[in-house]
Amino acid sequence: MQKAKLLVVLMLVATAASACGSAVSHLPMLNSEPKAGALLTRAPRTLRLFFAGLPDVDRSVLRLIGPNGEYRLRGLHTMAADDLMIEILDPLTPGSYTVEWTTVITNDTTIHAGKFDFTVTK
Ligand SMILES: [Cu+2]
Repeated sequence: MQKAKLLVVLMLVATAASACGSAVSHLPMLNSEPKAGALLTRAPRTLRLFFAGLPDVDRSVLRLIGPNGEYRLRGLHTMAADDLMIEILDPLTPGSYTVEWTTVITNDTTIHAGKFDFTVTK
């Protein structure tokens, strides 16, 4: 009897948690490498963005814009359950860069987009 009650409570908690998942999805980027606003003495070779859910790679786009315009990127993929990662092909010279991203979290239809900056200082 007690066990059955506990199971019902756990199921209710799980339902509430998944409802919360869609509520936070209007701002799905949680973290990134490089971090937003980072000042880097070494140019990054990859970009990695972390989200509140698993991004659908086929419906996601990353762009990198900097002092020389748009930089070539290659091989968008996901490494874990919550990220997008891509290789930067062009060397990054000192200057400020903007990462523009568009993504759709798996099993969701909303298209999310945003951008953040980082700076290569030397
Ligand atoms: Cu990777």
